[in-house]
Amino acid sequence: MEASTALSRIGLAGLAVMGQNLALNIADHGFPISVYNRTSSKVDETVHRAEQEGHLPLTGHYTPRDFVLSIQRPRSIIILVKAGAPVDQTISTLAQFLSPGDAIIDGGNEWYENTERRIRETTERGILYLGMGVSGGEDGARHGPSLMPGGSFDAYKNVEDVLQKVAAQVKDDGPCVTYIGEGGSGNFVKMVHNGIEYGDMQLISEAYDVLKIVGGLSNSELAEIFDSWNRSELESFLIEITADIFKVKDEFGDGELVDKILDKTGMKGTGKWTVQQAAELSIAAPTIAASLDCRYLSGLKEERENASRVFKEAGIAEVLAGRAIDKKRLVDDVKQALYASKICSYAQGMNLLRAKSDEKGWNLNLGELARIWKGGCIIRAVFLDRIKKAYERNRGLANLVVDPDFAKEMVQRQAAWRRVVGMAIEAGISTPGMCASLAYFDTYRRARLPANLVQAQRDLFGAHTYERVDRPGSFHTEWTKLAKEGKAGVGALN
Ligand code: NBP
Repeated sequence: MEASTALSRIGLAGLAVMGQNLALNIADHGFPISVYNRTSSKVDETVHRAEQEGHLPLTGHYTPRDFVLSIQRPRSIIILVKAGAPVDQTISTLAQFLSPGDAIIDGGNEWYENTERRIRETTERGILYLGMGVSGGEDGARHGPSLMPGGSFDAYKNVEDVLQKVAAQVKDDGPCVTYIGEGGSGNFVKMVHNGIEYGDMQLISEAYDVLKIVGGLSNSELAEIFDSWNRSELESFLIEITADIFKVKDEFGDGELVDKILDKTGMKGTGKWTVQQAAELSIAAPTIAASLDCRYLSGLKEERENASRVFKEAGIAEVLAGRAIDKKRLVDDVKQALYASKICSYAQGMNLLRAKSDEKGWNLNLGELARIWKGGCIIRAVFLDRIKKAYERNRGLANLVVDPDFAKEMVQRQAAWRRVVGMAIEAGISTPGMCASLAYFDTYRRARLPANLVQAQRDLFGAHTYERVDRPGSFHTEWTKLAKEGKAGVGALN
């Protein structure tokens, strides 16, 4: 009896940035927690922090056996190690001491199919498994992340009380956690969250580029503008931190640090997976794809420097140089272009989630996903409340842009959006995210596209057949022969 009261409520293995902070967060909410890490110095570090940060109920363990046996049954153990093979190695290290009914919760950015394989493997041993997306970085993990757990519902119920307490809390909307669905759905949803994050960051960087190059705005003016945008419908974590970035001075010289940062973007793979999945599922995600392409192009720094010399010599002029710009109007236009582009980007991400949900039978609740992204995570934004409400109004909404509220906002913003994209194109400033969003909108909203011609070409060279707008069936026409003979193309029914 005595011994069981000393057991921890939960365990956490993997004490790098995310694990250490999430463990302290759990302990801070009064849940006694056992922690373990392959390299023992991180256990010492975590125990030390728990002491420093308020004598939190956290105990460090140096062997997997002691760690597992220190947790009350049925055990729930969160793993936060590097995705891939380290997760498999950690599972096999711990599994030998686990009992049927115990649960493993992988909180890493894992490929969803790895989670599905592990669910199959652990189920054979009677172990429950959750793949849980965790967003919010270091600070989120410590003070309230957005959590996306998918897999065993029983495993979720065993830790629901803990997750609801440690997740970010949004006023009137509760904790930023919900059971996502079966299989690898939690990891998949986190992956798409990251893809949307790529889109948001790209669109913000384009807004910055247009304001800086076309409008000639200084960093202090940009800081002010982003601060003011953060008090508008654009209010979000990414806009807020962007304003802060413009304020930081360079410690090695004049001006702001942002201007000294090498223009080469890093990435870890979730954006690429999102674009690959969109292609697999035949879902158009051009804004997210443009963001990924831009990261690839940013990596070609030397080639770009060379190309900039080639085209300067080849006579590409700075078209807007010397032209009077109405700064106030430009700032307002860019704000509207950013917002409208963002709606299209989220529409793409949400439609990818729905397509995967249909394929896998996950029954994802898109409105609920928007709700748990309202706090804690990197894409947290006031705007997500509107997305939540759009799906609450119509769970089967085909596309966010046709929700009546969003449709009205798109109509209000389209003139400004076209002005910004048009001016950027004229000035030779690439705005691939805004252009991709606008093209997505303009393609989606047209009842008739030039796809009729593509179908005719396919039928001509490959006899792929076509459908007609005025009668049912599948048709094939001898286009070349009829064109030469100058005859009408009736088309044979296939
Ligand atoms: P890392 O992804 O940098 O991984 C370091 C941890 O993995 C250490 O605890 C390390 O143990 C452990 N590990 C490795 Br590497 N190989 C191992 C093995 N073979 N067996 C056991 N342990 C092993 O940590 P992180 O940045 O805290 O991220 C953890 C997970 O959370 C990742 O999947 C990441 O993608 C995801 N994530 C990170 C963030 C973020 O902002 N960093 C945000 C959201 C999600 P050691 O100390 O013994 O080397």
